[in-house]
Amino acid sequence: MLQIVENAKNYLGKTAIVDSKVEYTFSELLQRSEAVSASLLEENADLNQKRVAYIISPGFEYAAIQLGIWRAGGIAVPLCITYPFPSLKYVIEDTGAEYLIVGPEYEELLSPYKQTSSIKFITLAEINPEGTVNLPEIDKSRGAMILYTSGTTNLPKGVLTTHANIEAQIYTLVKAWHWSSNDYTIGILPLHHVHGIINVLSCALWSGATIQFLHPFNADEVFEVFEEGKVTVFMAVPTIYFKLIAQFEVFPEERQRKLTPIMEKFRLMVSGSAALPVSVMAKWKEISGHYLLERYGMTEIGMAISNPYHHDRKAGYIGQALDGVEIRLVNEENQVVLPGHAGEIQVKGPSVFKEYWGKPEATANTFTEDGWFKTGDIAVIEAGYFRILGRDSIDIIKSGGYKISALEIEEVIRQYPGVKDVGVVGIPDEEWGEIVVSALVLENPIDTKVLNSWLRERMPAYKTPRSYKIIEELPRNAMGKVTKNDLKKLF
Ligand code: MLC
Ligand code: AMP
Repeated sequence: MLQIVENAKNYLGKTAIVDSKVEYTFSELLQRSEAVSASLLEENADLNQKRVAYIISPGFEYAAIQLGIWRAGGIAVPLCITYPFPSLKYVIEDTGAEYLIVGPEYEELLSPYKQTSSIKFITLAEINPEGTVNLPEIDKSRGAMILYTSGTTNLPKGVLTTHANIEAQIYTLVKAWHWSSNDYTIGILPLHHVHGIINVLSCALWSGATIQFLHPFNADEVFEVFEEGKVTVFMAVPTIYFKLIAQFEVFPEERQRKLTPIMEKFRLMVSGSAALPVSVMAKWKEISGHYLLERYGMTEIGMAISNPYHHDRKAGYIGQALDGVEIRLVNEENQVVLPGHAGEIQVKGPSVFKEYWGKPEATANTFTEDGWFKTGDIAVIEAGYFRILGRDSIDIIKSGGYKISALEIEEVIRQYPGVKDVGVVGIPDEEWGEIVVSALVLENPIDTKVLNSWLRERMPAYKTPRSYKIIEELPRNAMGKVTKNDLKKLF
């Protein structure tokens, strides 16, 4: 029994999703998801954890497909809609997907898979709207979803979560943040990461709330929806709050005066996925009347630490362990540190993922012998609240809330003719948190604009360096390792 589906049955006549101004009820969502299950299952009783990749714009169809895959017993593999073909191919082939569900906008991009015998290519038009099927019983220990995350290896890893993991992640947040069927939220975040999928879409559906999709993100449109006065819960990454503030500031005073009391009536506004600058928090308080609730999470664990719903929210702090999540801080010898001392955040509990897909060694390395997940984030506890100090790896960059691996980008740039050596780093930026920049050592002269276009065919825009610097030699230490802190100083 999938709880998110069982819960939906309690709200059949209620609006679940608003997509392009069209309202869809929970009943329509369940019906469409069963049609998706039917077209996946055909004559089979159960997908038995076969991977189903799907590339669908945020909206009603996306939600129906996520539920439809789960109901049919498959593992959902949501694809990033802004990936170029090589990045999509990597995910589709790394997961060994046997089904590919493709929205009309992406059919041409993915057409090479139309002819592949090992993958069933399904367009939205091919899903019989009347389709019904006997649905299998799903054991919660089975795999439910694979999301890709960049790390300290050059290629992204698939994070496999089970139904039990996902239910724990949702349940914890619904309880901590008091979600209910009276809530109305906006879906503006990408739907290939936990923030958009779990914290917003799945928490809303689980609770019988309504989610209105706005795609692509546009600050003015977000305020237009605010003005309709229905929103109660809003969640975004710091970059989005930064962009909303910039937009608000160019509105005529009259519109500003109208908007502030509307936002003051929201029940909850949350920020996460990257550090929230205290300046953004303060400015947002002025505009909206809200102290943003900042929380901390990760693809592998869902949300783990959160500022309180009712009590003091501390600027610059991520809060306290969420219910059902065990947290400890440890030093380099893996010993628990005393309050006030810095240590790596380690996490245990039912929300922690099962494994990196097809990578047993990486999975084993990311857990301690006694089963704690090593996040790589360094924090300290001060007066009972966790504060993030940084990460153990300089090669992980957070830009606009996206986690980006410097090594992955370097690996691609190295293949470009004329490039002898390359170093990628993230440099601080008020709007994006960090921005990706690249130092190049050249064999032959190159035009960095041409390099940039070449990269855009191989990686999404958010991973592509914002600027390049041509240098004689990369700074290295005595061991020959590139000293990235020195590299950062060049920018
Ligand atoms: C876009 N650009 C970026 C970028 N995203 N540059 C650097 N870093 C990024 N992340 C580029 C665009 O390609 C464009 O460049 C220029 O910036 C302006 O783009 P825009 O149109 O203003 O921005 P937009 O494309 O709308 O994207 C902004 C955004 C997006 C904030 C909406 O970055 C976003 O959706 N971020 C959320 C990511 C997220 O959900 N992370 C959660 C991971 S889960 P050009 O050259 O093309 O003009 C996780 C766990 C947890 O972290 O705790 O939640
Ligand atoms: P991802 O792998 O994309 O899920 O990103 C997870 C990472 O985002 C964490 O390991 C943190 O480094 C970072 N992160 C998430 N929330 C916060 C926050 N509130 N403050 C600082 N960093 C955060």
